[in-house]
Amino acid sequence: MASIDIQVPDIGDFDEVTVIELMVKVGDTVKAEQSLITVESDKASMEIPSSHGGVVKEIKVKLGDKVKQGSVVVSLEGSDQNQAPALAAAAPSAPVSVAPAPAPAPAAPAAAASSGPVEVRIPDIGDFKDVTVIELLVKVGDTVKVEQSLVTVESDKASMEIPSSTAGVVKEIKVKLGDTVNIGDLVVILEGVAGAVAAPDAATAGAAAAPVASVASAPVASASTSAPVAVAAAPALAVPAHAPGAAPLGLPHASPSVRKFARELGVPLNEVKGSGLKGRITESDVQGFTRSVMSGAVQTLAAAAQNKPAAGGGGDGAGLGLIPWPKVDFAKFGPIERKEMSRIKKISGANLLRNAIMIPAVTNHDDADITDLEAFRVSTNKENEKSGVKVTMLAFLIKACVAALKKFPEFNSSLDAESDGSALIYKNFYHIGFAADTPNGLMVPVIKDADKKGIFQISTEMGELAKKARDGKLSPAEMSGASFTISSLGGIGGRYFTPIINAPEVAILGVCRSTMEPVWDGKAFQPRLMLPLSLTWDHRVIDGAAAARFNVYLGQILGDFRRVLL
Ligand code: CAO
Repeated sequence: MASIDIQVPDIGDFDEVTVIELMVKVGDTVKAEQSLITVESDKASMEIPSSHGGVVKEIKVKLGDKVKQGSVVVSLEGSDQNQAPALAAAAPSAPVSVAPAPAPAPAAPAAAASSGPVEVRIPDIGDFKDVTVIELLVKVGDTVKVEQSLVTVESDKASMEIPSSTAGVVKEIKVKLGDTVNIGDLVVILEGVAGAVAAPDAATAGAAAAPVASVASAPVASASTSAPVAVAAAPALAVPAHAPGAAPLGLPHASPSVRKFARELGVPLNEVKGSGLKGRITESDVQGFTRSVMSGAVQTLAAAAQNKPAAGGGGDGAGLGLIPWPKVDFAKFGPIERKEMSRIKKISGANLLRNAIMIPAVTNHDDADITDLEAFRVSTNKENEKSGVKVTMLAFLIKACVAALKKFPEFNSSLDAESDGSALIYKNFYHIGFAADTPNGLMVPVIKDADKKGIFQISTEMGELAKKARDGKLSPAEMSGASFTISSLGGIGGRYFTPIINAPEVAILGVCRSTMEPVWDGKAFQPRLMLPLSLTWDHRVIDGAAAARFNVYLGQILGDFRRVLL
């Protein structure tokens, strides 16, 4: 079977570049022109495509390796021997990676040292004509540096960033999204220009910025034959890759700078939804994705895979530097049966694991004397027997928690994910979630605006939501927005437990079954109905003293509800 070594082609002035991304793996079938690796110098990054189709037999480079023209990247077997039309990549002199030479100043808004306005125009972009502006990378008022990209343009074959040849403040942007531009067209007007032109070769590059091309498999001239200015003048990215817009082979459609940005943040680009033209991924898409992951709204596929409950209750622990989860062949010890977990359990398992690991949680236990409250609840239910509404202890607990949350507002807050947790968001609403046990697993419906509702209304809503939860009919809206959660095991039993905080909330109250206990009143032991409370709180947000005060206050209210009025 024919096999062929694919080498790094002529990459212009780049002496040695670092391998920063492997885009294929052994066994992959690649097509001619498909990108194999991404390499990067201090000035540019580029994808190295395959000159042939075939199956990857061996990858000859690893991340961090330095490669140059002629270095073997991969060995393909079963090669179809069909070279990509303009890519004789295996041949070192092949015109693959190209840095379009700046034009000898046709559109020359020369940026000499000056503080007056300077026009930055589209430079010589080789054979590309009528390219479309698909991304504005600066806005009026921005201070731009030399070589900073201003706009991204795209043809049917390539996309490229147009960098600024000078530094300055953006006074006017002369193009808009969707505009068609050509060499010499005005892009932006800068003022307060700092002086320097990017290009060392003022004769050729003084006029316009050299383009930063992310794709150019065929139509442009080889860097080896063109003037080697582009690299020095502005980072020339000649990247023979997939055609933008089509995003074939499942490769994400994004400019090199966005790819670099995503790499720096560790964002898997193929999981980011592009909001730009033709689904192009922009920098703000990457930022938005990062925010969603940080807030817990989204999980990366890798994290989801790590959290798979089947892997021993959540990943193998390798990501945390833990020893691997023990893999035991239980069948050796007796008969076994394997059952898939419910969908709800799988989802809540991943969330619980994250919350348990990421939150420095502490639990305070206390008891509340609910003797009088329970007597009131029972008599109320008797009086209202005919109404069909049964007042529950949980409804009183919700009202009591609202009062405590008002007195201790940090318990009703969340860490601001946007500011890396350096600020708190205080919520001026009181939506209380309550854990409901269902045949499919734990669900947390939410009583909205509990501060504005009475005990009867809360009891009614709770009954309806708990039924919906058990029937699997809760809507996402009915399970979202909680600012605090209560988990009551009172109907079942037990003394105390340590509930896990439902992030991004910062506290949760666990309640167990009340029991009659002898309580010393200073003279004698009295039989009192005591309700065990377990408050788990996030120590990043709440101090131990505040937690103790919250529990004490809650106990006082449950002991005498008139305190709510004080
Ligand atoms: N102490 C003593 N008795 C209690 C009590 C308490 N703290 N809380 C409830 N009870 C009693 C009720 O009064 C009721 O008694 P009656 O039938 O005689 O009136 C009985 O226990 C059953 O109550 P309930 O639990 O069905 O009703 P509820 O309003 O208290 O709770 C709900 C509703 C949905 C929270 C509950 O059904 C439930 O699902 N609890 C489990 C929550 C859970 O799984 N938490 C764990 C999460 S962490 O993994």
